[in-house]
Amino acid sequence: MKNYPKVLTIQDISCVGQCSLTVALPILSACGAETVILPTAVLSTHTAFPKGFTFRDLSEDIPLITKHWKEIGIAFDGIYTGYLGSIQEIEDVQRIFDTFRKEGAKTFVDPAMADNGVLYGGFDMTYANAMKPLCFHADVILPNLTEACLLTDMPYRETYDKAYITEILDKLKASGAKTIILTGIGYTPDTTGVIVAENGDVQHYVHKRLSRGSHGTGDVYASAFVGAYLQGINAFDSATIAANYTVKCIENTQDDPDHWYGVKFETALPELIKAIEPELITAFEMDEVFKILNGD
Ligand code: PXL
Repeated sequence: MKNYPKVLTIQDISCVGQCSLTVALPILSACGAETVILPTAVLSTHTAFPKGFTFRDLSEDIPLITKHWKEIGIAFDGIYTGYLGSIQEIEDVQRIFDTFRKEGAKTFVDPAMADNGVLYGGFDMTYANAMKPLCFHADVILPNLTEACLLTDMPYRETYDKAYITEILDKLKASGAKTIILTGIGYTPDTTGVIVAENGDVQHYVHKRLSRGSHGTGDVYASAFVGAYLQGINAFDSATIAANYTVKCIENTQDDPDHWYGVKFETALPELIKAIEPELITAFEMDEVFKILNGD
């Protein structure tokens, strides 16, 4: 890998469920980043498990942990936040952005609070509104459509046209959003994709929609995006790499009905690494290249 960025990721530990930190840490490591974690809460499972998950809020620990970090003079090339457990933590994250970024560092916010038109269990509109200033100050935000609607006070629609998406993007930009990575956008029933809006440009990477919806794919997507972007890959190419990786993760999971709670993201890590570092080609592929060069 070209770069060895030091990245801080701030999100919960869901002990079971392949989301948040148990996804971000291995994916960022695979992308060649030194990864520092700041857990916001510890849950026995993520909140989509049917009953009785435990939730230990770590909001009180965050100021103590960051006080120590300040004393030892730690700083990051990237800070990436996902699921935060409380409004207090949203406010703390803004302070962490200001305190621990190296010069030129990038901040990434995945608002991680809602999907398919509904807020995750335990969150309400006060929480959604508290997420707005954090998103509008970050360098890159990665909302899905539901989260983008909450950030712009737009009604959520399951079917929509370009004019509706343009209105959401315009409202995000008017509120101060910089680079916007809007996930899960497709204008036909069998496609989905990601919209990258930055510096007045809007690009749409369209790919096939797999019939199975999967938990944790937002976290897989955001982690792969951040990993690629911190290797110096531009926003649109990073968004494309992350989308292809996420599709592969879903494909590798969809024939296993018992694996409903997440995706088998580990199985596609070699493809992700190769997409980030295309010169890393295998001996077999090298052989194929020599055959072409030799005219065989
Ligand atoms: O970003 C997904 C996620 C992360 N963490 C927790 C969750 C979810 C989605 O439901 O419940 C605890």
